Amino acid sequence: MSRGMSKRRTTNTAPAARESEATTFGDYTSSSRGSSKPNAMDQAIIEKIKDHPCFSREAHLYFARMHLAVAPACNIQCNYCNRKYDCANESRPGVASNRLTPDQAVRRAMAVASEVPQLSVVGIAGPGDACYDWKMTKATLIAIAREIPDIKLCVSTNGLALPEHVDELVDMNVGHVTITINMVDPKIGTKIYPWIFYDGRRYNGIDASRILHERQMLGLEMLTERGILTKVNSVMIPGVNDEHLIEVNKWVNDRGAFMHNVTPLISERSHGTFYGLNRQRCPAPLELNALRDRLEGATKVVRHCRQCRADAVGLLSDDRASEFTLGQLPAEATYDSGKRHAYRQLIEHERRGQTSETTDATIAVSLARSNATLFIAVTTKGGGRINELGQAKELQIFSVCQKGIGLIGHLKLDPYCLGGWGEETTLNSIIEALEGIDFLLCFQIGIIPRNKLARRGVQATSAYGNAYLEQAIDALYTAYLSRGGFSGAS
Ligand code: CLF
Ligand code: SF4
Repeated sequence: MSRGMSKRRTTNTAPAARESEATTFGDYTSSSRGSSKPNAMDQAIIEKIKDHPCFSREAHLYFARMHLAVAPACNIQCNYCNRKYDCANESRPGVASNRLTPDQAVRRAMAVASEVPQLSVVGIAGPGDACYDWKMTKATLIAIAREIPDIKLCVSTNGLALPEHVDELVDMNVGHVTITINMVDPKIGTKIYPWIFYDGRRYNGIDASRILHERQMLGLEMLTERGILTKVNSVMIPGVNDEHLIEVNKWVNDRGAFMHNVTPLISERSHGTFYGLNRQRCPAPLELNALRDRLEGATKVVRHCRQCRADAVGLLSDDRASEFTLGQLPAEATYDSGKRHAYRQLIEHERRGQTSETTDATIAVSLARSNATLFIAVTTKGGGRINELGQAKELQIFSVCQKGIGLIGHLKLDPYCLGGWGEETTLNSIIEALEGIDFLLCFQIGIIPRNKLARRGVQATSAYGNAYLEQAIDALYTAYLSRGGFSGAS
């Protein structure tokens, strides 16, 4: 059981440890993190995060966000950004399909809120900067609050123009803000930001980074003083700020950040960014995971972020933006809350079941007298169950050991029908991507993919189809230990 850990495909993170190595988990649903358990958390905070898919790992199983791409202008230049590729603060590189006016944005939001029952949050995350393009952001948020009053509002920003808008954010009932903070040392900032535009003039070099840093810290302090939950996103740039993010974590923790979300730099030559053109390398999954492990403890560390687009719609694992382009929207804007309300009633029961099973499962693995760590990939279409029937677009990767069961990341796939026949080359690329994974749990799997996976050391099974993820992982871990190691899976 000592296969290599490399991943050749896009992945958020990857297995970091093997037998007896400690694995830490960043979500409050894990049993292993004393101070971050829900019962240690203020009830008001639980209310704020329980249906926000980004601020709670558990919520991302059930709830969806939508982004409204109303803010194209930006006041800084990041070396990882080329504007035609969207805002890397909160998205993977890719042009937002539509840059919307506030009126168009509200029409889109009303259509999505009527049709996507999981929708709980509307966010503005670019494609430029929401606080710099404030007129557009403000007009949109006010209209959304008026037309869809039961939705959460969320904003993402680079922080430079944040301080002057904090009180308006409070007035507009924006409950969640994300600031992208990549440095607290302006010298390091000079390697990330060539210039900023502030107070009517352009600043370069160390002055630019110093001003940006001061404004980011001020904005963070103002938000936390006013009770707005604030998440800090940081882009991990190897050789530039990777080690420095430990210091960033301390600063933002001291200033009340609720979560720290370290995302990997996405940089390709074709993006035309400074880093892309200069071949700045991106972090390997192992590096990213190791850094996240080092940050665990003080601030909750996010591991379920999908670096989504500025016009994303849907569950984090199932983007539905293409169903709601401007051309597809009804001419008359209407909002019907029926589907969302019905879903919430249904999901309450489901969540109680999932929470109870998760608690039981984490207790069970903690009682296992073993130092084995397994890495397990699961297919799910949401709801916290192994229930993906059709083509899996991503796998969630968990580790399980005596310390608990923890999500460590996700792995994007070219869709392949694991249940039956599919394209050979796609299957081969999935198998390569699964290197280092011990088990694959899916709803159904055909004999061909199962045998191919087995030959590469990945045991695939549909024996836990429709079970809750943690329940299935616990059962598999227990079976693994009772057998004394690997044997055939069915
Ligand atoms: Fe959007 Fe960001 Fe609000 Fe979420 S995204 S503005 S906090 S509603 Fe979420 Fe997307 Fe990751 Fe951002 S998965 S990129 S963390
Ligand atoms: Fe690009 Fe966002 Fe940076 Fe502005 S803040 S340069 S839009 S990544």
